[in-house]
This record gives sequence, C-alpha cells and structure tokens, in this order.
Amino acid sequence: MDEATKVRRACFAQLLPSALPDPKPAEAYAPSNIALSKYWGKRNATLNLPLNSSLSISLAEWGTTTKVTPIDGNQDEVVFNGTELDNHSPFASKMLYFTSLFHRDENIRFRIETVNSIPTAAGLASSASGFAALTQAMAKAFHLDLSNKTLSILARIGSGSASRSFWHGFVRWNKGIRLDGTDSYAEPISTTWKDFRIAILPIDVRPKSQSSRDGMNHTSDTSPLFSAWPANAEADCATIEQAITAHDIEKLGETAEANALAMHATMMAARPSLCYLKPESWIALETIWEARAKGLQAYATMDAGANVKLIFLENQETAVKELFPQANIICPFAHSA
Ligand code: 2P0
Repeated sequence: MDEATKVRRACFAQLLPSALPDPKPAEAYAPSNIALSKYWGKRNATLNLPLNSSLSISLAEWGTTTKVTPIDGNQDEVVFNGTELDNHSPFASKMLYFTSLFHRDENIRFRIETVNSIPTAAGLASSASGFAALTQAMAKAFHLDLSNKTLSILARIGSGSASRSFWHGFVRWNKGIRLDGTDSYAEPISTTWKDFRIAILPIDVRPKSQSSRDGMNHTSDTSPLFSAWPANAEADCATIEQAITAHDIEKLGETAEANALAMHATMMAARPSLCYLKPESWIALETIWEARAKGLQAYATMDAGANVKLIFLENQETAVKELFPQANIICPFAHSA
C-alpha cells in the first residue's frame, strides 16, 4: 500500500468504528456548490487540507444522487448517468478508491450508480456533489449515523470542495490547522437569503484540459503571484461572510468577483501559464461590467473552467435574463422556510 493511502486510511480509521457491519443498499443526494471565495492551494495534498478557508452557496436541486449496492462477484460496477463505466476510467477508479477507504476489505464489492441532476449542457462538472453523495451513501450502507461534520471531513479526502456539499444555503469550509485535518471541515452559515440568485452561463461544456487538482498544484508550485493568495483569500472569506449576514449584495458581489479574478490571476502567472477562461468568458465579463456601469447589480465568479456564474438578487432577474437568455438561474433558498 502506498504512503498516501496509509495516511488516508488512518484518518478514516480515526472517524469510523473499527469493525463495520455487513453493508446494505443505500442512496443519498448532495447539492453541488459554487465557491464565492475560493479554495485554491493546499497545505497538505494527501488529505486535501487547504491553505485558506472558503465559502460557497449550494445549488439546491442541482446535484448528485448516488446509490451503492453490495454485490456478489469479484468486480465492482460503476454506472454514471446510466452508462456502465470501465473500472479503470478516471471517474470509476476515483470512486472505487474512495469506497475502499471506507470498507478496507478487499472482498467487498459494490455497484455504484451516480446520477447528476446538473444539465450536462450547463458545463458544471461536479466532484463536490459526487463525493459528498458517495460519502453519505457509504455511511448509510454501513449503518453509520455520522454527523455532517464527520461526513465533511471524510468527503474532503475525496475532493476538497465536497466538504462544502452537506448543507443547503451558504457554507464555510474552515481551513483548520491540525496536521490530521480533524479541524478542516465545513459548517453552514445560518443566514437565509430568499431572494439570492446564482446563474450559470454555459460557455464551454467540454471536459477541461487540466483538472482543478493539477491546475491548483501547478499554480502553487510555479506562480510568483501565489504567495499573495492565501491571506487575501482568507480576508475575502471573512468579508463575504459579513456581507451575507448583513444581506449586503454589493459587498458580497464585489468581493466574490475580485476573489475569482485574483485566483485566475495566480493561474495566469503560473509557468507555463494556465488559463481556463475562453474568449467568450471575457466577453461575458465585459458585458456584465458594462451593464453594471449602467446600474445592473450582478457580479461574476468563475471556477476552474470557462463558464461564468452570476450573483444577483431576485429584483435583477429580468435584466439578467435579457442580457443572458442562455443563463440557468438557480434559487438556492426556494425550499427554505
Ligand atoms: C472551489 N475549485 O473553491 C475551487 C475554485 C475550483 C476553483 O474546489 O484536488 O476538485 O479534489 O481537492 O475540490 C475544485 O477543486 O480539488 C475547487 P481537489 P477540487 O470550488
């Protein structure tokens, strides 16, 4: 067993009972999330421990449902959106590696069925909701009644952003300082903001050329601008949390947009340069900036891909739709009291 697997297994062992009962079939749903202040850079790559805290909004019914079923035979089975995958494909091998951290038993086999409710055409690949749903389904399969905090720690080991997908609404992932990561988990922010909206502008829905994991590592390893990022991002996270509590969309939007652009600046300064944004992304940004100069109150954020996401309130929805008829608008608090 390689060193990284030993370390990850030790973390799971700390949080799970030493003996697990026989698994049963189980299913779970987790929403995807968009970071308003980003996770970009790790203090520990084995456990996905971040250099800075981050803060996200969950995407309500846009997410992942995962069903795990124990099966006989000598092969696991992985199905994604109805298509049976080769177990050696990148998606299947990541899922199967993660389930093995749970059960630690060479002889247990699962069928893992993952369905994304996120329209493929929205170009929003989601390892966040995928790992969060899988973590929850595996916990249920082994009859474990784990807290969301524990689920968040376990899912983080699969993919950092998954730690934020156990709640609806706004969620903050605390970076933590411990070496074993037991203080690096997410927590919900108790503010409900009914008229808060997020829109996805699909720009390039093909798989990206470099994974976020590789892009993040390449940026922190080679970008001369990266040293300024963690403290800046930590401060943005705090400012955004204050803005949420105060329902201050201007402060929230301006800080989130600046945070995303700062993250992209660190990537562009990497050597060789990394740029996920496409000409159409820049056109969308120009359009937003021009409209904002004329009074539109909408702000942009971009992740490790070309798509642009908009942040605004319900009273700007008509104007946003006029400007971007292709926008997919999400109401993150539609179902909250
Ligand atoms: C975020 N992203 O905060 C940032 C912004 C992309 C840009 O979290 O290596 O897939 O699995 O921990 O979680 C994407 O990174 O990376 C991400 P790993 P992950 O949402």
